[in-house]
Amino acid sequence: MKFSNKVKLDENVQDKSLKVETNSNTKIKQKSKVRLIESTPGIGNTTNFNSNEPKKCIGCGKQFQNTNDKQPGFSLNIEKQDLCLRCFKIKYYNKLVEQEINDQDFINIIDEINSTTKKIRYYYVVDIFDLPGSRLTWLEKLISKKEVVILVNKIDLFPKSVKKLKIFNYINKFFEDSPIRNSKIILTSSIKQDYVYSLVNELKSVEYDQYIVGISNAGKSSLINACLKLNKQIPSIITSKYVNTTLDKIKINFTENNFVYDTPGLVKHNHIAIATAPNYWYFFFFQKEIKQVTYQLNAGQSIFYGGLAWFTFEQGQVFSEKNGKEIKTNFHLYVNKQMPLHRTKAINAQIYFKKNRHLLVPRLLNSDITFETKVFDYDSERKVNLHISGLGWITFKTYKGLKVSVTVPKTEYGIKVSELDALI
Ligand SMILES: Nc1nc2c(ncn2[C@@H]2O[C@H](COP(=O)(O)OP(=O)(O)OP(=O)(O)O)[C@@H](O)[C@H]2O)c(=O)[nH]1
Ligand SMILES: [Mg+2]
Repeated sequence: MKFSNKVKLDENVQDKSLKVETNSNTKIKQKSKVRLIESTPGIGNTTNFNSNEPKKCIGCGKQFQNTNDKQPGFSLNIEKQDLCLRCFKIKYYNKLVEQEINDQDFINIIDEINSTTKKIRYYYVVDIFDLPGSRLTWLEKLISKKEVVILVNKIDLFPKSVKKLKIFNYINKFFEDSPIRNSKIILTSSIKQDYVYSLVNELKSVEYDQYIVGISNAGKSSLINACLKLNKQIPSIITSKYVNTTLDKIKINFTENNFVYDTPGLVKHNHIAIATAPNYWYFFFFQKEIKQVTYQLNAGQSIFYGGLAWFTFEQGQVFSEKNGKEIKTNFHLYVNKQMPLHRTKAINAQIYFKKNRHLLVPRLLNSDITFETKVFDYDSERKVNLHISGLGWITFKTYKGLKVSVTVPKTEYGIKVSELDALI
């Protein structure tokens, strides 16, 4: 287990491309907007290094095709382009081109990787802002037969005041029922260099194949790009707040001897983003530290998350003999700073939603959608977190007779609402 993040690049695992840069003073520059060529052949994004194979998009890994612009990998000029139309539009216009993508294709890719009898290592990436929602139990089971390292990503979002040791202990407990429970854990962030060093060292110290796996939007490609950048290579993989950005394996060589593969992630079917339009997804995939907002509530009050979902303190208020009145209960919401929160009476919640559904931000794709309520009853004293996939979590102390609920839009797969012990 690693407790220190400030790891310096190890001399022994210094990379060739680094040396090239210091010796010749050549700067790696993107010559045009679509050509991304490493200065050292065989290092960096080597997806197309074997020229006998059909050319692939270096942004998403999909094989190029020039016949159907509704399918990924489309380009009219395969010879000259490194990016397919979809990746080009995401990169330069931050625009999503809706294309047909199939869950089964992703599962097949992982199955094929896993079928090898060779020694390989997986890096299983989970998102600290959506811990329960970013786990794929079938994937944990599948990869558990090989070497696994757990990357707890987007640590930059977490309040700095929380001690790292506490987070490690928490993650260990979180995975205690999983077949990958004994894996090494590394805290990572693609936007904080301190948290990239340890991963670069880890990746460069291994000479067999390594695969970065995990649910879509956990930040797999962003992490590899951050490692490439730290290693003075071109961060050439396309990343985005949209789901299913990476579509096939992308082969990266940090040194000539080690092969690291980015892989596509299965879409987050239980995430609240699924019920909203992509132009609101910056509310769920963001870069600023999460905010703690404390509400002292009376029973019968609700808190709205924009126009998406609401939390209700249903009943169980404690009566104080001393003060002769009922005591309010504290609920601490951990959210994206930008998420508008609104307090209302629980009996008015549905009316409030119906009246404002076209005005609230972020709002649901289908404003006539129905809702489902998940109720949590308590009969003892604990400190818990209620996680709503995509919205963060609510921390509170429970007591006998306390009843709370979370109301979320009813989607095909359901929005994940789950309870964990509190971390903070
Ligand atoms: N705050 C924060 N955001 C991150 C981090 N890493 C990735 N993100 C954001 O998370 C979203 C998804 O990132 P990607 O790297 O495309 O995720 P992925 O796991 O490769 O997703 P797929 O290719 O769809 O499987 C983007 O909006 C990134 O900006 C991180 O370390 N911190
Ligand atoms: Mg990706």
